[in-house]
Parts: sequence; C-alpha cells; structure tokens
Amino acid sequence: MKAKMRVMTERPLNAETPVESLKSWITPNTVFFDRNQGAVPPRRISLKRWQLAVEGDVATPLSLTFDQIRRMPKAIAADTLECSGNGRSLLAEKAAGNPWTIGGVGNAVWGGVWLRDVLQSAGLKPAARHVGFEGFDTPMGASGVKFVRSIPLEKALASTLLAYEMNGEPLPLKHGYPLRALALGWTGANCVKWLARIILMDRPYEGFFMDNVYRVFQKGQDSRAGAVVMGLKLKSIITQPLSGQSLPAGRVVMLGAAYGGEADVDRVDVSVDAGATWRPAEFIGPHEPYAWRQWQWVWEVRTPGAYTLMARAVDDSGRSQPMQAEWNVLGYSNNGVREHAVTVTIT
Ligand SMILES: Nc1nc2c(c(=O)[nH]1)N[C@H]1C(S)=C(S)[C@@H](COP(=O)(O)O)O[C@H]1N2
Ligand SMILES: [Mo]
Repeated sequence: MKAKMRVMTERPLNAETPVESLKSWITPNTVFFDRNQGAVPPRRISLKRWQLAVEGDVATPLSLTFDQIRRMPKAIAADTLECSGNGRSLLAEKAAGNPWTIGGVGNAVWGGVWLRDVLQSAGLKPAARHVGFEGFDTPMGASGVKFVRSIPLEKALASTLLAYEMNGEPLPLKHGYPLRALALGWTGANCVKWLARIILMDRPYEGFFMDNVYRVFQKGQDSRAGAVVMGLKLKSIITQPLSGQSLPAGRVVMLGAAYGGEADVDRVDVSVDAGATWRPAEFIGPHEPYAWRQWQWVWEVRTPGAYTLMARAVDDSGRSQPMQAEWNVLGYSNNGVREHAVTVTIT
C-alpha cells in the first residue's frame, strides 16, 4: 500500500511527506513534500517557449534556452530540502503558518548545472553581490506578489545548483519544471522553482518574500529586524516507532534521519529515558555532503510502561542539536530534541 501525502491546503498546494517515506535515503518524487506560495502551473511549459534570463549587474545579459543549458557540463548533487516551517506544529508555543509535523523535508539526487558556470558565461560586474531568482508561477493569496528571493553571491558561486533532474527523472511539474534553483544545504525558500529570471544585484532583493516572511523575529519586533532564513539547522527526526504506538516488549528497532545543511552530521545519540542517558546510534546507507544520514538503534526493552524516546545530532564541528528550539513568531527552524520526542507504551 502506498502511503499518502498529508495535504494541509489545496490552493496553494501544501502537503507533507508521509513518515513511512522518510525512512529511505532517497525520498521518491511522488511523495516529496509540496510547498507553494503561488499556483503550481497547470501543465508543463513548452521548452520552445521557456527561456532563462540572466540580467542585472552582468557584462553580457543572457537568454538561455533549455537546450543550451542541457549542453553545459552536468552536475549531480544530493541535497536534503526542508521547508523553514517544518516541525512548526510540534512547538510548545503555537506559531502561525502551515502545521507541518516532520514531513516538510526530503532528500533527492538532483541533476543540472552549477549556477557558477552560468554566471561565469554572463560575466559579473564588480557591483554584483547578490543573486535574485524569479519564478514564473502565478501569485496567490493576500500578498499577490511573485515569489522572488535572493542569495549572497558567495553562496551562488560556491554551492548552488540549477536543477533540471530529480532522482533521475526530469524535474516534476510540482517541483519546478523545467528548472529550479537549489542553494545546497539551505532551506526551501532559497530554492526558487519554475525559474525564469536570474538578476545580479548590489544588495539583497527587497520584497514580501525577503522582508516580511522567512525572517526569524520575536513578538513586537519588525520582521525586517530578524535574520533571513538561510542554512538548515542541525536536527534529527525519529521515523520509527511513532508517538502513541503500543509495542510488545522485546526488540524495537528505532529509525530516524539527521541533517545539518552545510554541516556534516557526525553522530546521533538516542535516549529512551527522556534524555537522562544517551547511546550512540548506528548510521545506515549513503553519506553525502548536504544530504541527511539515516540511522538506527536497536532497543531491547523488557519492562512494560511508558517511554519517551529522543534523538540528538552532533555535527562535524562538535555542535550539538539543542534540547529546545529557539521560538520565533513564524515558527521557523524547529530543531528541538524535546519537540521531536516520541512517546510509546511497551506492553
Ligand atoms: N517559484 C516558487 N518557488 C518556490 C516556492 C514558491 O512558492 N514558488 N516555494 C518555496 C518554498 S517556501 C519551499 S519550502 C520549496 C519547496 O519545494 P518543493 O515544493 O519542491 O518541495 O520551494 C520554494 N520555491
Ligand atoms: Mo518553505
């Protein structure tokens, strides 16, 4: 039986991946989470009509066809994509936005071209400091503005992909066909789908999706005072067992995934006594930059009762995932160990 997406809103389409599908290293395209501010285009744009404009502070403005992009050197990279709001509904204090649990994340192997190669062929003017991305999806809702985002030039040159393939297939319509940006290791908001225009600028793009949302701010503060959501925070999720499950005493295989964006996950510790004691989990499956690591821990449990299970990731610079998330008005980047605890009953 195929697990179903949990749809939060139909228009625009926002749906999370079923936990069942978070247990493999690759998240299949058919169940990869959907996050949209605007309308998913009704059908695939004709590649004859589509062009990618590269403009602004460049020596030579470009207008690239899909064929021209396909004839550039190919790049392949794994990347775990997560929506900034993932885990929001697990926060102790409520925050406004889609009620994601843990399924606003997925890992895929993406094929495309490096953004740096495209920028190099346009040639950068000295003023160029930020790279803006504009999608061709139609805006929806109150804001009525196009989804435009920018990233610093440094990130654009170092590790940003323009992807036309997802897990070996042409980029699916919902995920940005024919081309999307992927700032590797950064949150979904930095990864504009249905890319139509790249604009080189001397400062960050100013607009609704840069200044009013995707900012980490507190009550009573202006959104602009908060930091722009960029890299993924270090985090682990438990995908088995699930909260509320009743299980017979004996062997319980705990499964999960841990990710840290640009940081590499070095270790995952698990606890079955609400954080009093910890044991190292074992990694399973591939280990690639920017991609999550799947882990397991085999729990031999004899005594019936209620148990609180936790997982805590440590990255390659020795930083540990926080026990509690830093709350903010829009509920972004919930990576708290406690918020992601799972309670089960052993019978
Ligand atoms: N053009 C466009 N790009 C977009 C969005 C959008 O609404 N329009 N949503 C962004 C957000 S907030 C996220 S989390 C990711 C989600 O990508 P996915 O739907 O492929 O999982 O796309 C990003 N890129
Ligand atoms: Mo997002």
